[in-house]
Amino acid sequence: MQTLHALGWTSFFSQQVTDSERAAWTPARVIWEGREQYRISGGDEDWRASLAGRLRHTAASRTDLPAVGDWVLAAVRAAEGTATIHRVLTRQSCFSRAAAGRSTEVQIVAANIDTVLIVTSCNLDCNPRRIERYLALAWESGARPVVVLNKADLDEGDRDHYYADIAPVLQGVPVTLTSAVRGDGLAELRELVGASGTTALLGSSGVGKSTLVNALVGDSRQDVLPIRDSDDRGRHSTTARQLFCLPGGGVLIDTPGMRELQLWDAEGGLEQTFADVESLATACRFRNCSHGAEPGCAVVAAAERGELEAARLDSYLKLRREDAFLQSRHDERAQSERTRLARQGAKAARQFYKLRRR
Ligand SMILES: Nc1nc2c(ncn2[C@@H]2O[C@H](COP(=O)(O)OP(=O)(O)OP(=O)(O)O)[C@@H](O)[C@H]2O)c(=O)[nH]1
Ligand SMILES: [Mg+2]
Ligand SMILES: [Zn+2]
Repeated sequence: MQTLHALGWTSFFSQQVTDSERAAWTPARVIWEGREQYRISGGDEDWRASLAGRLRHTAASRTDLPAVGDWVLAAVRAAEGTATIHRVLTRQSCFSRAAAGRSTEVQIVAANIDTVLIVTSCNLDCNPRRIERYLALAWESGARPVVVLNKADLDEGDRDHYYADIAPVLQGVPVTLTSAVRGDGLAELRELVGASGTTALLGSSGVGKSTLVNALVGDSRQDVLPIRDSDDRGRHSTTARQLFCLPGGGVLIDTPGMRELQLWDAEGGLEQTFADVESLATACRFRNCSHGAEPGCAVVAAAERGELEAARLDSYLKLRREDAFLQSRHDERAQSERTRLARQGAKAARQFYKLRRR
């Protein structure tokens, strides 16, 4: 059990397991995820795992299937080194986004995380608008966000400039300046990661997530690739999400760089990310003020006085619209799923009665 605890096992998960489940199955954590293929760890050992047919068929959506960081119950065949996953335990937190290119499907990026490191670097990747997007989803996930500004070894003048750029979006979220190659800030980061259960590293390709993981794990576990000189973009070196235990305690999840980060039901997360705007909005004349052309809008007034950056206000309005649009799409989808199930049920009932009449 000791080793299971080192992987992040807590009473939140153990209390979900019934006695009969405990007798038949082994608790394990998903440490790698491929296409319907997993690697799960029981602490001392890990196994190649696939899904039980029943789990796959009863899953109403992708969110019911395991993701990296999930705790599962599995039937283990130790001699073969394989296992079958029968149940995914209820998550304590999870970072999700709309699946790339499909606004009606959710993708779980990491499950059961305590801290999200939003990694950016002291070059063209550093973009306050993108950080707001990550922050909204991080707050929504139930984990605590920390911004990491990596590659502090690059030009120091640039570094201060990027630091100043992101300061207005932080709203109290801690920021750590690191250099994975020179070592700046790594002791601080190691301490933070060691004290916070499970930590996921998220951010664009090329910002240095895997280099940070290697530095913290103290080993070249993850491949890294140089970025392109022309635009500071990475080359998508990491292709799968993966979980690592740190020698000094703490668990890390490395993720592939994300090209786009579409929101997924982030209303609460947006409120926290834009706490400054939300607080100004309490003084708007109308309760449902859209902070556009209404009279008596305290938010627009603050922007006009220069107390709120115009770019930040634009970003807030844009993200709110995006979230509302996505939520209406999800509602539509949920509605059509209910209709489909109702039709299926009606058809089954008709068949049942037809059989009985015979
Ligand atoms: N100068 C400098 N370069 C760094 C630093 N950290 C990472 N790099 C370099 O940046 C490049 C990309 O690093 P990776 O660790 O592969 O980036 P990543 O975020 O994992 O990228 P993906 O896996 O594609 O998402 C490599 O050439 C690293 O050596 C740093 O602190 N300073
Ligand atoms: Mg990587
Ligand atoms: Zn207003």
